[in-house]
Amino acid sequence: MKTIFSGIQPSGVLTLGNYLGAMKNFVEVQEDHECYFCVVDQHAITVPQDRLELRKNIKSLAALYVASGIDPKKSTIFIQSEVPAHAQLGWMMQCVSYIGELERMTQFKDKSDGKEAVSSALLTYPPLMAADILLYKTDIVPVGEDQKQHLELTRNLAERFNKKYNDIFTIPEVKIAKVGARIMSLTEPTKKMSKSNPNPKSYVSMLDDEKQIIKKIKSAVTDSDNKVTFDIENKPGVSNLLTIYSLCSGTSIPDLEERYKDSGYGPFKADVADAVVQTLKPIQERYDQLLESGELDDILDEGAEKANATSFKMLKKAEKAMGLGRKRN
Ligand code: ATP
Ligand code: LTN
Repeated sequence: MKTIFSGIQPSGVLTLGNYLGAMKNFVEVQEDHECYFCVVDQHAITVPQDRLELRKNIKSLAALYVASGIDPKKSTIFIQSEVPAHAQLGWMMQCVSYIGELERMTQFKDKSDGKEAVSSALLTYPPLMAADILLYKTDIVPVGEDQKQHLELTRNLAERFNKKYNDIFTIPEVKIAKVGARIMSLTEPTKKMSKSNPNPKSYVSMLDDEKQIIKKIKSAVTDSDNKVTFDIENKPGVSNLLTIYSLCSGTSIPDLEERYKDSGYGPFKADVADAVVQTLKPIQERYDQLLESGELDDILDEGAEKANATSFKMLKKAEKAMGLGRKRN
C-alpha cells in the first residue's frame, strides 16, 4: 500500500480553499493508502503567532481533520511539535539545502516582501517540510497548487541526500487536484484564498455560519457582464464561484453553465451560497461535538505515538548515513 503525507498550518481558521484544495481530497485517498495528516505547528511559527491563538488553532485544525471525515482508525492524525524527529531531520535537510534555491521559493518571496524583520525560518521552511515528508517513506503528497514548488525542492533535496550519503529516502510524487487546487479570494479573485488574509471578506471560513456565508458569497467580486460562464482569464470571480459550486454540489461546471445561462448573478450566487452551507454544516456539527469531548486528545495521543515510532526509525537511518552521533556495538 502506498503512503500519503500532507500537512496544514494552524495559522488561522481553515478556509473553504483549504477544504476544497486539500482536506476534501485527504478524505478520499484514505481508503486505499497508509495516510499521515499533520498539524504543522512548527511551520506556523515562521511568522509571528499569538500563543493562545496558536493553541486554539492547533486543536481546531485537528478537530476539522476529523470532522471533515478523516478517520483516525484509518489515518494517523498528529501534531508536528509532538514528534521531535521532524525538527531533527529538518536541521539535517537544511545542511543539504542551498541558500540560493531557498531564496527562489515564491512563498518565501511573497511572505517576506516589504517586511523588515523576516525570520530566518521563513527561508529555511522548505527543508523542514521536506523532513516532514521524507520521514514516512511518503510516496504521494496531496496539496494545493501553491505547494508544487516546495514539493519539487523536496524531491531535489531527497535525491541530493541519497546520492551524497546513502540511498535511504523515497522520492515523493506531488498530487494536485484537477479542480479546486486554487480557490481564489472572494474580494480579489486573481489572488488565492488564504486564511492569513487580514480581510475576512476575502474568504469563507470553514466555521462561518449560514448568515456569514451568504453575505460573503453575495458580495463576492464578479464583473458587470451578468453571464454565468467559466473563463478564468476574463471572468476570474465568476469562474471561482463556479469551481466552488461544482465541488460543493458534485455537478460539473458545464452543467452549471447550462443551468444558469439565462439567470443573472443574483440567483446564481444564492445557490452557490446554499451549496457551501450544505457542505460545511455537517462538518461544523461534528466539529462542535469533538471539541466538547475528550475524544480529540485520545486521537492526537495515539497519532503522536504512531508517528513517533515510524519517524524515529528514519531519523536514525539519516543520522547514520550522515555520520552523526556514535556507533554503538
Ligand atoms: P497561509 O495563508 O497561512 O499561508 P493557507 O491558507 O495558504 O495558509 P496552508 O496551511 O498553507 O494554507 O495550506 C494547507 C493546504 O491547503 C495546502 O495543501 C495548500 O496547498 C491548500 N490550499 C491553501 N489555500 C488554498 C486555496 N486557495 N485553494 C486550494 N488549496 C489551497
Ligand atoms: N507548506 C505547506 C504545509 C506543509 C506541508 C508539509 C504540506 C508543511 N509540511 C508536508 C504537505 C506535506 C503549506 O504551507 N501549505
